[in-house]
Amino acid sequence: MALIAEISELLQKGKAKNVKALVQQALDENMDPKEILNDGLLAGMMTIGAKFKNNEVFVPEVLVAARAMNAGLTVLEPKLVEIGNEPVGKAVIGTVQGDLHDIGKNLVVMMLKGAGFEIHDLGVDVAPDAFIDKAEEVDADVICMSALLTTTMPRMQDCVDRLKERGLRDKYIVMIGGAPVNDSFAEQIGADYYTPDAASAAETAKEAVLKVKGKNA
Ligand code: B1M
Repeated sequence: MALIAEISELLQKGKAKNVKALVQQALDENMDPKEILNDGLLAGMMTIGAKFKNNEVFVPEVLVAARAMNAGLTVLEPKLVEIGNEPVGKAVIGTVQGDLHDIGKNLVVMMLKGAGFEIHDLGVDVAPDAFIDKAEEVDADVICMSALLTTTMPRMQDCVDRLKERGLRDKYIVMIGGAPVNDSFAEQIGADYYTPDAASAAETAKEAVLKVKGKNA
């Protein structure tokens, strides 16, 4: 079986150590890190996602697959970062309060690092004010929020509202993403950008920061 397909298969079986080893092997064989990500790790996780939706697998299987994906990502991350560009700005990122999904958020982190951002990752279950406090502490350019549950999407609105209440709304670029989020929701809550995937999140963040810095220069 081709190495990339094997990574996808082993991820679906939750074999974290094997996934990690095969990702390393693929890198050693000079395979494209983006191909390993998209056709190996992401493809495997998407298959598990579809099976979960159809009740073909359940939470424990999804959880071990997610762990295997994160194990592979730890090996891949330095390479994805390496192929990135010059530092462009600082981003605070997290999954919103009440939400524990972090795989997509971790991908956005990697892509942002790859685009040259200094990242302050607050992890999961992040309260609206915690995003803002960290952004203030590190003098960030961008606040990035991820949500995977329809029940936690409103926490994004809370963060934008708190920015307004604290007189800081214009200081930060606010970006949102995650499976249930879309453009019209971003517009509705007053976020600056919605992007559908990690790669476009990084591209958009970079363009937005350069635009702001250009304007202020
Ligand atoms: Co959860 N879960 N889950 N889950 N889970 C979903 C999201 C769900 C759609 C499954 C389903 O029913 N079909 C459903 C949500 C339904 C809804 O709200 N409409 C759901 C549910 C219901 C739940 C629980 C409530 C289940 C339960 O306990 N009964 C529970 C909630 C726990 C909580 O958060 N409080 C729960 C738990 C879990 C696990 C812990 C088992 C595990 C998470 C493990 C982890 O993340 N460490 C899990 C998983 C893995 C999933 C699915 C199967 C896969 C999510 C994932 O990682 N996808 C998911 C079903 C699905 O999506 N098909 C599901 C891969 C990842 C790469 O995609 O995160 O979408 P994603 O990220 C994408 C884009 O969205 C984007 O970039 C990435 C791609 O490049 N993106 C951004 C993400 N954030 C961004 C931010 C940006 C820009 C782009 O800018 C800032």
